[in-house]
Amino acid sequence: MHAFSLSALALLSSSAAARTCHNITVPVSISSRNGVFNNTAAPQTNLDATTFVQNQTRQGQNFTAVALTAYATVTGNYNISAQFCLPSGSNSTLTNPTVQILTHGIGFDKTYWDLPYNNYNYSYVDTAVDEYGYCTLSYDRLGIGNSSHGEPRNEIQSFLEIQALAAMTRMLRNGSFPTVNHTFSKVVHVGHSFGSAQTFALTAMYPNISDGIILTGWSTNGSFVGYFGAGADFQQANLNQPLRFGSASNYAVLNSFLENYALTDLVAPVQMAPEQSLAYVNGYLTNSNVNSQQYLFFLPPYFDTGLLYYGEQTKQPVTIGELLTLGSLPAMSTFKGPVLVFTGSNDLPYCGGDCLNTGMSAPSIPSTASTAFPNASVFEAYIQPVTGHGLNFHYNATAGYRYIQDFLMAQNLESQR
Ligand SMILES: *[C@@H]1O[C@H](CO)[C@@H](O)[C@H](O)[C@H]1NC(C)=O
Ligand SMILES: *[C@@H]1O[C@H](CO)[C@@H](O)[C@H](O)[C@H]1NC(C)=O
Ligand SMILES: *[C@@H]1O[C@H](CO)[C@@H](O)[C@H](O)[C@H]1NC(C)=O
Ligand SMILES: *[C@@H]1O[C@H](CO)[C@@H](O)[C@H](O)[C@H]1NC(C)=O
Ligand SMILES: *[C@@H]1O[C@H](CO)[C@@H](O)[C@H](O)[C@H]1NC(C)=O
Ligand SMILES: *[C@@H]1O[C@H](CO)[C@@H](O)[C@H](O)[C@H]1NC(C)=O
Ligand SMILES: *[C@@H]1O[C@H](CO)[C@@H](O)[C@H](O)[C@H]1NC(C)=O
Ligand SMILES: *[C@@H]1O[C@H](CO)[C@@H](O)[C@H](O)[C@H]1NC(C)=O
Ligand SMILES: *[C@@H]1O[C@H](CO)[C@@H](O)[C@H](O)[C@H]1NC(C)=O
Ligand SMILES: *[C@@H]1O[C@H](CO)[C@@H](O)[C@H](O)[C@H]1NC(C)=O
Ligand SMILES: *[C@@H]1O[C@H](CO)[C@@H](O)[C@H](O)[C@H]1NC(C)=O
Ligand SMILES: CC(=O)N[C@H]1CO[C@H](CO)[C@@H](O)[C@@H]1O
Repeated sequence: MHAFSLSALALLSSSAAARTCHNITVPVSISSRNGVFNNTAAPQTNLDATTFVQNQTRQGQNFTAVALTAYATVTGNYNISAQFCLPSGSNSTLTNPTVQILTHGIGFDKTYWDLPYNNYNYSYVDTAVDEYGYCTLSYDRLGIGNSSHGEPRNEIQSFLEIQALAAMTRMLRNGSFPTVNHTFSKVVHVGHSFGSAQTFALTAMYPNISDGIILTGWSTNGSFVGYFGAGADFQQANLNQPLRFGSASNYAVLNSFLENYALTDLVAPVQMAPEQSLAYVNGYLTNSNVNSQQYLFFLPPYFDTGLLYYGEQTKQPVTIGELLTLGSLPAMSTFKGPVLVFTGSNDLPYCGGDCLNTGMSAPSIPSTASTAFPNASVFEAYIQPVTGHGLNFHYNATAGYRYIQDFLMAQNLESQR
């Protein structure tokens, strides 16, 4: 049945490329115990966004605890926007494939793993699928991009997003994932930044849900997260990029303005269609501009400036509920499989800009995460040279992707095709 289904799937798609991908909308029914943050008003203006960050970065204060008034169970049906890829032409020969579930961090969406820039020269998916024969599932985290949005304070929080990740993992394992028509006995979870924090928490909550985890752009050191909040210079997403992030009516208003003043050509590269308006409500925040984008994610001069601008144009927001819960995830995981922590040498939020400056107390800041995994079969912390927090945007990204695949191969987590 599996062989037949994968064969049919490949035949339906183009087999010219080295990989075949499907865009899939995945319905999930989930619930989680969320924080109720009624001691903070959801920011309504850009100044409120700054006030929120001032609250959150005040030294000696845990603003999550200040804002928290109760816990409540949030239950809902949501759609997750996902991309599933498998090696073209391997259709019926895939005997025991391994799928990697890729969870993006704050500021991005699923395209972080498959950047089209320079003919996909920075694509993690290309390396994992084309060169190593893995299947991949990348997805927009719940609340972000083309996945269902929600109320940004008490609904779209880490806890609910982890439930969506858990549900999709179970669907891949038991063969109920739409379009895919296959069961997977080996599932690897790969995260970036907040996506790594969620991947870590997933294994803390459900230790046997994963066969191996890769935590990129991550450490267990929370001392530098304030740099991220302050450096982002957060604004309301719908005011910062009104065409992409605002409502479709912003598009109509701005478009008629541009036409009236014959400015359409001037903004041609960023022309949007109304159906692409993401319509984020207040409380979805985004970094202010290309300068804060560089500060958070890029290490000069080890990147193509064009890719920095691309990252800014395609950025995604964060909810205040996410910001209030990213530090409230479990501190320890009893996960028994292999763990690779893979962080750029000059990561900002998890290393304060220098992962090797530990005062000689440890080989690197990410290496101290070993104590959070007392039962891991293998633990390795690897520092990717001359790279900032947004690993996939740096010149040497592809060599890093190969390092990760080679680690998985060495753990008997290859994909049999
Ligand atoms: C998946 O299986 C269902 C029935 O179980 C079938 O209708 C569908 O065409 C299959 N899809 C692919 C891509 O093989
Ligand atoms: C999937 O969606 C992306 C982004 O909208 C698009 O570029 C791509 O062509 C789509 N792929 C398929 C196979 O439809
Ligand atoms: C929190 O505030 C919301 C409205 O903003 C309200 O619906 C809810 O009942 C409040 N919850 C608690 C526990 O106070
Ligand atoms: C900032 O904190 C104060 C109390 O500590 C609270 O009243 C206010 O709503 C908060 N504002 C924002 C935007 O978080
Ligand atoms: C801050 O408070 C929240 C809510 O009480 C708690 O879950 C979290 O662990 C606290 N963070 C720190 C660093 O103490
Ligand atoms: C999910 O998307 C489908 C269309 O693709 C739509 O009919 C359905 O209402 C959506 N569900 C939710 C919960 O948004
Ligand atoms: C992709 O990267 C390789 C090596 O880094 C380079 O030689 C090639 O020109 C790049 N291709 C594109 C389209 O940028
Ligand atoms: C597969 O897992 C999903 C998510 O846990 C669940 O909703 C579904 O009922 C399961 N299907 C089968 C056939 O076990
Ligand atoms: C995984 O853990 C769940 C409980 O969290 C348990 O129901 C299930 O049997 C376990 N599966 C395996 C393969 O150990
Ligand atoms: C979201 O959907 C829009 C409209 O179909 C498409 O242009 C865009 O590429 C999609 N983005 C992602 C991240 O899937
Ligand atoms: C590129 O990355 C690989 C894998 O981490 C590493 O071995 C190599 O030294 C890096 N090259 C440079 C120039 O930093
Ligand atoms: C589209 C495609 O790759 N089809 C292949 C699927 O697998 C069978 C058996 O190995 C091949 O004959 C097809 O060419």
